[in-house]
Order: sequence, then structure tokens, then C-alpha cells
Amino acid sequence: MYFDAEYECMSRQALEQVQLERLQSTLYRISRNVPFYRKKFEAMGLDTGDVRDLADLRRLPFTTKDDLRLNYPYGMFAVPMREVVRLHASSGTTGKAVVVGYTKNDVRRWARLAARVLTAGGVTKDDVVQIAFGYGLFTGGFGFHYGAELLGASVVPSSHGNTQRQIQIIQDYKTTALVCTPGYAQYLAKRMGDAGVNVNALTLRHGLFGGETWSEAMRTAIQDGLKVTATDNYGLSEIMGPGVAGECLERNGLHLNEDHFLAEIVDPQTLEPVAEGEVGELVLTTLTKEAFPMLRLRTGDLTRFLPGDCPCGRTHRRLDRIQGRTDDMFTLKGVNVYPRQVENVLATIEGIDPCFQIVLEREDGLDRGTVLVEAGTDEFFDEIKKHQMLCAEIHRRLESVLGVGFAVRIVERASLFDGQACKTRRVVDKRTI
Ligand code: DLL
Repeated sequence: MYFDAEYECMSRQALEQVQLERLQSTLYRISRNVPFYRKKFEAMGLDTGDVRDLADLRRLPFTTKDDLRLNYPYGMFAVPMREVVRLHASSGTTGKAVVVGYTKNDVRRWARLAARVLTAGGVTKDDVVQIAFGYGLFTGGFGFHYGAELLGASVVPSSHGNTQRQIQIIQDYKTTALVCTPGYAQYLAKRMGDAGVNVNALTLRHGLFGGETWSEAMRTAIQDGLKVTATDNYGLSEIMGPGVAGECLERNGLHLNEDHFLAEIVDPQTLEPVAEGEVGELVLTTLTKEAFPMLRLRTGDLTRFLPGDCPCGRTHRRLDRIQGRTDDMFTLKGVNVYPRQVENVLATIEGIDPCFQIVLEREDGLDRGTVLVEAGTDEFFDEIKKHQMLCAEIHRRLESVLGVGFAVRIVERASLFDGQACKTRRVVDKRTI
């Protein structure tokens, strides 16, 4: 089953023609409307009209997350605000988020691409789709919501959290498709097991999971635990949100929606393309985005193109699972976190030293993050009341900036910092996936 057979199963030749036309029109628009790109083109002596071949993409400048930070909030928008109908945001590399905008057409296309991913994962109009991604600035909830509605499925916008209620909804509303992070799916399976829920009696059939790294072992555990087909899907706010790439029921890699996004895999050091099939940094160019077009965005995600055709009939190339990051970003419960954001928050708080460590653990399928910080003085460490208040304050500030909660532990002076430098690794990820 395809949502958009004409495009999803296009011949390579026809696809490349569509890509080139869309790239040219994107370049024309951004060179007129986005000063950031116009200046770059001028500095490189590049006339966008000279891009006559997809291979010319390599002559175009990259966009980095720092570029987005410097253009906060609306500097990269290619349309006036009166044409923007939706805003979302995701973590930037420091305290500032990356704000992304959508025109009416962008929202419409986004729904179509999310519908493609849902269809590829087995969802039809007959499904009851429970979306347990956060609804808000995060793109996961709304992105899938509009896609599932467009398909004609019955959408349950349960949003994230409140696991007991999620389980009750699965049982009572007869959910057939579950959409959330793989970590949360695993946790749901565990909680259902603990509560003695008979999973075989549930109506669940399909699970579509994304937003964070996972593994084949986790796929097997979720498929067994929830009795669903578990497919991976990938996306990022800067490019659109979910709907960029998704697995079909063959579960052998993520079909990239190549008629809307051009992908390159480059060596993160040299920025040259890696050899076919090798792992490198995924670089994406949007071909149809109006409000927030991106040229050669360095995603920071490491992956590779998978060889061969897929038996499903889709001709779009497949990406392997995301295998890691080129930078120190990590995801906790699907939320992206940069250690520099934590550092920036801690720097605003008195009574602690700047050295910190983030410990990530997974217990019973549920991810937990703890921030260890050093007390500023010894006396302080002994005053329990003050100590608790400080922990609560750090927790509150971190949660409000990062959008995800961390436990906070204040540790004795000099346990992390030796007077010269931090003695410990900043992020200790003990989660096994
Ligand atoms: O996570 C969009 C999304 C929502 C995708 C729901 C899929 C499902 P951001 O918050 O901007 O957007 O985070 C994007 O998350 O660069 C990856 O590092 C990571 N990520 C997203 N999907 C996957 C995945 C959404 N399937 C960042 N596997 C990306 C591994 C993923 N990492």
C-alpha cells in the first residue's frame, strides 16, 4: 500500500528531473528571500542560475546548526510572517531554540509526507491511531496527527506521559496503531506486563517509532512485547519534523522521501562525500519547503545509504538506522539535549561550581537523566534544606529550558573538578539499546 504511488514508486530518471526542477526553484526563492543565503552565494561568486545538474549541489554552501542559532528566531525564513501559519521549535546547540515555520502549503505537504510514513508502516483509514508524542513545540505530535487525519484514520491525540491512561486508552478505545518513541513503546510493554495486561487480547497491530536512536534488539523486544510490527521513522524539525524518512513493513531501512528532500552522506571532517554505502554525516536539502527551506543542512546524524531495491516497490533510497551523532547532542525521551544548554543553565545559578556531569540510564525501559553538579562551598553541602531547595531550583530551570526533566544531585566539592578542569566525562550514557 502506498499513499502517493506516483511519487513513491517513480523511476530514477523521472525522480531526478523532479528533484532538479524543485532544487532550482528553491534556489531561486532563497537567493531572493533569505539574506543569509544570498550573502553566501555572493561571497562564493555563485549564480544560482548556473545550477543545471543535481551534481552541482556540491558547489552550494552547507548550513550548520550554528548558522541557525545566529539567525534566531526568524532570520532563515523565506516568506513574510503573514504567510506563516505554524511555528515549532527544537533545541539549539546552546540556550536558544531553533524556531521553524510553515506556510499553508508546507503544512499540507507535511501531512502528506507523514501520511506516506504511516501508510508505509501499515496504517490505513481503518486504524485507530494513538499518538503518544508530545503535542506542542515538538514536531512529533502535530506532525503525525495531521498525517493520520489525512489518511482518514481515527486519531487519538493522547500526547505523551500518563502511562496508566495510555494503557487504558489502548484497551478501551481499541487502538490498532501506536505512534511514539521506541523507548516509550518499550516502557509501555513493560508496564503492561507488570499490570498483567494480556497483550494477545489487545487490538494493537502496528507501531511506528522514531525521534531517538534504537536498535534491532529493541525492535524485537517491542514486537514481542506489544505484538505489533515495529517500524522506524526519522525526521528533524529543521527539515520538517517526522515524515522525512520511514520504513515500510519490510523493515529494512528508512525510505527517504526523495522527491522532497535531497540527501548526501559526507565525511564530517572533510565534508567530501563518502564512498557509496559508507557511514557519514547525513546532509539534507529541502526541495519544496516554502517558509523554512534548508540548503545542505548538516544534520549531525550518522548513517549510510543501504544498497539494493526494496521488495515493497518504493523506489526511494533507504537510509540505515541513525547510528550516532557527530556532536555531543543526545536524546532523552525523544527530546534533543546539548550539554552546552545544561552548562548555560547551570551558569545562571549561584552556589554551584561550573563542572557537571550528565548520567543517562534506562531502567525497565524508561530513560532517566541525572545531572551531577558540585556544591560551591563545603558548608553549603551540609545544609540539607538549602541543598534540597537548590536541587529543586536547578531541576525547574533545566526542565523549563530543555523541555525534559533531569534528576539533580549535588556532589561534594572537587569530586568532578580538580581545580584545572573537569575530571569526568560530561555525558555518561549507560543506556543499552
Ligand atoms: O525528533 C522529529 C521526529 C518526531 C521524528 C517523531 C520522528 C518521530 P527533533 O526534535 O528536531 O525532531 O529531533 C531530531 O532526533 O536529528 C536525530 O538525531 C533524532 N532522531 C529523530 N528520529 C530518529 C530515529 C524529531 N528514527 C533529531 N532514529 C534527529 C534515531 C532519530 N534518531
